[in-house]
Amino acid sequence: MFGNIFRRREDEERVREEGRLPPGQSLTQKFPVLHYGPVPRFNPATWDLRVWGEVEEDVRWTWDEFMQLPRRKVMMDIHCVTRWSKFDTVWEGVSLRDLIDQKLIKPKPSARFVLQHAEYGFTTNLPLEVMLADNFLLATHFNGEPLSPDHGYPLRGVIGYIPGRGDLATPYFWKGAKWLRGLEFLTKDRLGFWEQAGYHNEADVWKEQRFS
Ligand SMILES: Nc1nc2c(c(=O)[nH]1)N[C@H]1C(S)=C(S)[C@@H](COP(=O)(O)O)O[C@H]1N2
Ligand SMILES: [Mo]
Repeated sequence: MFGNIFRRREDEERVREEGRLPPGQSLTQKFPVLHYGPVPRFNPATWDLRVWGEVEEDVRWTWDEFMQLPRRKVMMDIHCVTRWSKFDTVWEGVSLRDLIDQKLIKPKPSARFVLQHAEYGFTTNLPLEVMLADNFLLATHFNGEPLSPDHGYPLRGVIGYIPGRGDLATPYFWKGAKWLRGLEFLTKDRLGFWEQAGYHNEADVWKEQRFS
């Protein structure tokens, strides 16, 4: 038990020295669960992921279809606005960039933002450009296992910091919707659930953009 406390401090010191600990954050070895409302049940027979809005054609994937899409694995540090950070987390799933490159989603030239829609009406918004970068993933797996129900099973958005990729915008972790069911492409930005509640719209972890 005390061993864990010392190890946590050592690990935190190491990521601090590596420049990977954003201001106001501390390292956790746990994986806290944070969300508003209940955890939905997953029914693979009725689940779908829909894409609509500023796209040439609407898209709908069933669960089986979604699992046939091209996949990637990404290692990132994730930073929650409630001040915990978790390092070297490994996510597997589908990249929006790949779906667009392979013309599986065809955004109109006017598309600039995307609203993630989750079960029970939860939403969160990001610029399309941010969601096309290497540090955003539509994730089905965490550290080699399917997501657990309270972390977003079967599908969630994830965004984090890839060490060495200071060129990529890194918003706080709430900008990834758990229990994701839809992607709405937009010409103009529209605030999501926490953003409407006063959280910062850009949410840059390095600038400590927590609240607006
Ligand atoms: N559907 C849904 N997704 C959500 C939220 C939520 O309330 N509902 N909360 C966000 C917030 S505030 C955070 S910090 C992360 C937490 O993810 P975790 O529970 O896997 O740590 O999920 C984000 N995604
Ligand atoms: Mo959060």
